Amino acid sequence: MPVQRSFCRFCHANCAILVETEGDHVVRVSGDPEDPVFGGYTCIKGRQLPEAHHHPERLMASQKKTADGFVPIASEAALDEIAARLKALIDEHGPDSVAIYAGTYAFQNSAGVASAMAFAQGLGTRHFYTSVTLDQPAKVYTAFQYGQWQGGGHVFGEADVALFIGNNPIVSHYGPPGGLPPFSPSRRLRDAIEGGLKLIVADPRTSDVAALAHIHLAVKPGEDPALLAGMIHVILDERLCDEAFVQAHVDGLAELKEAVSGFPPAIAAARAGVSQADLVAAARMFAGGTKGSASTGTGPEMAGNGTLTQYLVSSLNILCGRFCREGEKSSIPRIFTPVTPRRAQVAAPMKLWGEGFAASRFRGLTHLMNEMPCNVLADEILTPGEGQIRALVSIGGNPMLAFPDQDKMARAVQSLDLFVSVDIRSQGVSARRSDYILAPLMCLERDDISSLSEWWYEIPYARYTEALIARPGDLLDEYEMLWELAKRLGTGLPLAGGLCPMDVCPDKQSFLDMAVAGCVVAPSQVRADSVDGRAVIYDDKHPIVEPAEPGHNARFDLAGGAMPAQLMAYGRDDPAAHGYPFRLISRRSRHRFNSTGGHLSALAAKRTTNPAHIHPDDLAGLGVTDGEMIRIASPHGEVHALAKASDALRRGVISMAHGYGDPDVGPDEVPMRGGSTNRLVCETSGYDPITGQALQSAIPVKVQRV
Ligand SMILES: Nc1nc2c(c(=O)[nH]1)N[C@H]1C(S)=C(S)[C@@H](COP(=O)(O)OP(=O)(O)OC[C@H]3O[C@@H](n4cnc5c(=O)[nH]c(N)nc54)[C@H](O)[C@@H]3O)O[C@H]1N2
Ligand SMILES: Nc1nc2c(c(=O)[nH]1)N[C@H]1C(S)=C(S)[C@@H](COP(=O)(O)OP(=O)(O)OC[C@H]3O[C@@H](n4cnc5c(=O)[nH]c(N)nc54)[C@H](O)[C@@H]3O)O[C@H]1N2
Ligand code: SF4
Ligand SMILES: [Mo]
Repeated sequence: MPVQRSFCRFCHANCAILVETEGDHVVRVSGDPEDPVFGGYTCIKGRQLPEAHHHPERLMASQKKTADGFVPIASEAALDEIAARLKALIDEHGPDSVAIYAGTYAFQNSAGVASAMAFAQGLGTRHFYTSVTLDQPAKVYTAFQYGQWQGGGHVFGEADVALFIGNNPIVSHYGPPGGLPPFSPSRRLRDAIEGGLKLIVADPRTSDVAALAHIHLAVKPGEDPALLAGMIHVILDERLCDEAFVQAHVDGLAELKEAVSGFPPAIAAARAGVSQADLVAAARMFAGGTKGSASTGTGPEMAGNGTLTQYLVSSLNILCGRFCREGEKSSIPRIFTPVTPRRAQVAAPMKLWGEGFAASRFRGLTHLMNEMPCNVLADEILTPGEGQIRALVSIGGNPMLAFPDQDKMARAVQSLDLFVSVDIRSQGVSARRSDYILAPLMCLERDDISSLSEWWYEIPYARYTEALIARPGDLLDEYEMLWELAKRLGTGLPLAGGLCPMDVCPDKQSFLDMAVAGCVVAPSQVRADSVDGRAVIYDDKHPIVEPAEPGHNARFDLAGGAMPAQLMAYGRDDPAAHGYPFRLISRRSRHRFNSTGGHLSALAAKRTTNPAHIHPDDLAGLGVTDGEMIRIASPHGEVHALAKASDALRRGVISMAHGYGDPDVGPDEVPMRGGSTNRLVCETSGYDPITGQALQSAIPVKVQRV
């Protein structure tokens, strides 16, 4: 049986794999022990790629909704019909009547998001959405308002201290820049600790990383700003910052000092629900290191005050000077990202939203760079008027399970003139509601580059994988679908390397070369340099931090975006939500990737439902036994779940995953399907005023027996 090298795209980690095939059948996927970064590591999800590709529910043809349900349709014919309907809408209502949503699996295809954004821009619609604004938009967009160090931040591999805030990369395989890379994360973290790394974790539950931490701060959900402000208070008070760095590069220190003056350790610790001694010890431990970053995951970004939390995390790193200096190797070389200067200087603060950016009709929210916040999608569909959305093309996403306020999203989807999903199955909660499902190639059937995972590679590592098995039937790659639609509509696809040729659809390699033009090594060159599909390491392309440009005078601005004032406002306002004594927090399921994977036998065998993890003493207080069904209600909605006793949680906290459930089925299906936490979430109150991120964690809830 032939064995070929590739990389997994079940999730963003892109583990190096060996793929055994028999004809066009994938028989086995295992880790590639020769890969210098992954060293043979895979997880249980990735090893299910053979079943995922050949599962009986996998769509082998595109589908059209008829009165009798879905019927197969040739992809060309589906594209003709979809284009004709889009054209009619655009002619009558203008391009803003069409919205594009790029979900998780648009990101897993290295041409997915670039082609989706190009399609939206070619069309001229402002309604381009991605899952980033349901996820961690503050670190992607708002951190620029305090300035960015062009030399790069400290990476995990060189750190002697690390602070993870609401991030559990052992399960999620997601570590933000400076955090734990997803390559064999558990082993890597244990090795680092054995080698002397000091680890601090802030998480309301004893997560997998918290269990290994030297200091675990079991912060109250949503109170990370108090914790971080308290730590900064200690660092400033005890003069533990990198004073030379601060003097040379930082403005706004006085404003930050004033803002944290309301958070002396005793007050900060009380508000954050941790011991004062632990808070002080954590501040000293973090500042006492020589290298290493503070980083956040989804938890605190979703728990309200995401932008403020990100500001305080940026401040910690800036105060402690956790950046690569002149003459050092710059962190995270990145081969497929446009080349940027690597200098020992601050890139001037930038504002990537607000005035001058395309505006939504709702809540004063605007584009964040090129995308509209997901917060407004349902309202932009449901509300008549100029710019109302009438057609939605969802690429590799599941808005019915991922967006706030499930019932509202159901009404929105229902009211569309046209709903198109690009999805591998028709059973999904969103796919099922679509007028057309365009069936895409799956990862082992397409070429890709390792662009999605490259912010984690601490060395200049790059991959180009070819398709390993033939294209089934007339299925298309996402970028081909969007090219075909643009061709039919007579619009263009503007890419980094210029307009995509519209006479013949380029092959994937050419498309990728255009999509990442200006990067360090072009995808076609990486492909040529690769031996048998192995990774290529471009050691000579590891940038060294150059000196600052003469006369460069941009500095970090810790007063940027009026964040100190926001911190003071947070300090004044300590809302105890009456009648909702618990906080429901987000988590990831080890055996799924958001809503993907529940249909695969090995993953389903591990878990079907979406348990509500809760402290045994809380269960006892409620008179509920382990495994019993409970009803969880927020001010906005309710969900049912099976209670699961867990002493990994602090009291008063319930921990559940998203991506489960179905609004059409009742509580009796909960044991087999789980419930959707987005029934508890509302996008019109408690959202982040800049990114629109809804309160998807730290949700005030009450619990009842059923
Ligand atoms: N197996 C698997 N892997 C995944 C996914 C999946 O569904 N399954 N999803 C993928 C996606 S889309 C993403 S974005 C990443 C996310 O990756 P992570 O951000 O690492 O996600 P989690 O593993 O949920 O870790 C978040 C942690 O935040 C904690 N938390 C919740 N609320 C708060 C709070 O208010 N404050 C603090 N300090 N902590 C809090 C939770 O207890 C949890 O341990 O994971 C990706 N990887
Ligand atoms: N309450 C709450 N809500 C949340 C979160 C939370 O923690 N709590 N997390 C948020 C986060 S971090 C994210 S990223 C979003 C995710 O939001 P989405 O991306 O909208 O949701 P997914 O469940 O990942 O949807 C993936 C879809 O892709 C399909 N799919 C699977 N494989 C393929 C493939 O190979 N190709 C294509 N084209 N499609 C495929 C699946 O069938 C599924 O329908 O959800 C967000 N929503
Ligand atoms: S961690 Fe992600 S990329 Fe690696 S094997 Fe698992 S699913 Fe695949
Ligand atoms: Mo995500």
